[in-house]
Amino acid sequence: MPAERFRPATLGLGGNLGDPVKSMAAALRKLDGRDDCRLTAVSRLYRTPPWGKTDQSIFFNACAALDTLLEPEALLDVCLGIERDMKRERIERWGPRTLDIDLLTFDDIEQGAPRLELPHPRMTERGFVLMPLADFAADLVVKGRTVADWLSRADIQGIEIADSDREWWRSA
Ligand code: PH2
Ligand code: MG
Ligand code: MG
Repeated sequence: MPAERFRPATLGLGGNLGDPVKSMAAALRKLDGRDDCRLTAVSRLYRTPPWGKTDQSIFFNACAALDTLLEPEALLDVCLGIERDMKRERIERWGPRTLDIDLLTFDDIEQGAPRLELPHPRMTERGFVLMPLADFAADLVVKGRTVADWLSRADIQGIEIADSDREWWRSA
């Protein structure tokens, strides 16, 4: 058995149904409360126009970094469990949701596994992911470029800061 060690991962959170800010904040507090996860950074909170399927309500988005003892697939299961706890209903792809937690990066792992592709296959095109991620990981290299570099190429039109206090998740 290899020695247990914490490895860094980043997450993207979003939602546009019910009270997404409350759901995202509760999810982050839940992760932070686990013995096998330590939250190391949380972005500001953003209001973002819907991407992909545009005839739906505005989203709230944020990103977080954590160190974890979990394997990537186990961390994904933890995130999906939290989504379920927040009563996420999966209605349609890219459609409205109360809470979505996506695993963006996990250490330096690059994998094409169907259940969990790493880095997240669409993160480098999405302003609603790159903008919050750049709050704490601008220099992180993903698919050969830094997050800041990807962000400079992304469409960020309409994205607004909803809360510039990076502690927003502790009390929401
Ligand atoms: N998530 C999607 C589809 N579209 N648009 C925004 N603005 N924010 C999201 O989190 C989002 C989206 C699928 O996960
Ligand atoms: Mg998503
Ligand atoms: Mg998802």
